Amino acid sequence: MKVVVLTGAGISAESGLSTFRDSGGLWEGHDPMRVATPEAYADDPGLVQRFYDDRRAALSRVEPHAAHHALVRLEQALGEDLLVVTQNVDDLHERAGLERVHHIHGRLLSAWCTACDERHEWSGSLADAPPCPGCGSRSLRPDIVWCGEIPYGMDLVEAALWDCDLFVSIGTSGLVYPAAAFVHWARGATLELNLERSAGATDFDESRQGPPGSSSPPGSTSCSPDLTP
Ligand code: BV8
Repeated sequence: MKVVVLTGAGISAESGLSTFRDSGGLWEGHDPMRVATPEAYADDPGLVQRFYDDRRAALSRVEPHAAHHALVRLEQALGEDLLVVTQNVDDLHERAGLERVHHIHGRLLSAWCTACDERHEWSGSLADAPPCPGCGSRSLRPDIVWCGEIPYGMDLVEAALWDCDLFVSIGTSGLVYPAAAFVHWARGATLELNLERSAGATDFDESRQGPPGSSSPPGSTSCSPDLTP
């Protein structure tokens, strides 16, 4: 059984990381057009770098929770027949032990040198323009896909969706493309697990509401991501 899982900020929310579009969420304090676009970075690189520095630093204060660990159990059962695609830029899936996770919107713990195009693992600050470990230039930016930029590895994702028996979307509002269109690209059955019905809920064969991290049996009001066949 081939499964593709898409995760969004809702799966990290129960670990304590803010979501984007809920009251008190990440964007509450910021206009997305001021911190998550190439134009914003060109206009005020310091503001954008500090926004991502703060989020990078927050990672050390949170831990994966039950939903992240449930996906690791699913991977142990399915092996290469499972692909987890995440919109999240945190490392909670990896810290839970997931072997194969694809970040279509980039990663907080990676820095991209716009001078030499190299990417480097990075856990510190970028706001003080540190030199690139590769070429020495002070051109490191967050390795994040901003609005208007091309998500990473879409060929891989499309091929997996066209070949899957089940597509499961967990913890996303379904408002950002192309991830919001994955439900239409999936060959197999489609299931949404989210705290509330997403913008695309009616596009799924089934939509279950509740916090992804709960352990209630499937079908109840709080959904369980434990999809081990
Ligand atoms: C592209 C940076 C071409 C990373 C982000 C007009 C119409 C349609 C589309 C467009 C349009 N104008 C422009 C576009 C395209 C655009 C887009 O979709 N814009 C939207 C905003 C209108 N997309 C792009 O530009 C993308 N690029 O299209 O290139 C292309 C396409 C295909 C192939 C080749 C080329 C690039 C998109 C990347 C955007 N980057 N941010 C970062 O800073 O993290 S957007 C941001 O939204 C994040 O990346 C995040 O991952 C993403 C999705 O958000 P969610 O994860 O869903 O989070 P959200 O808060 O919205 O929802 C959380 C859910 O959790 C909620 O539903 C809630 O119910 C639930 N929840 C809340 N609290 C809890 C909870 N669950 C459990 N427990 C809780 N406590």
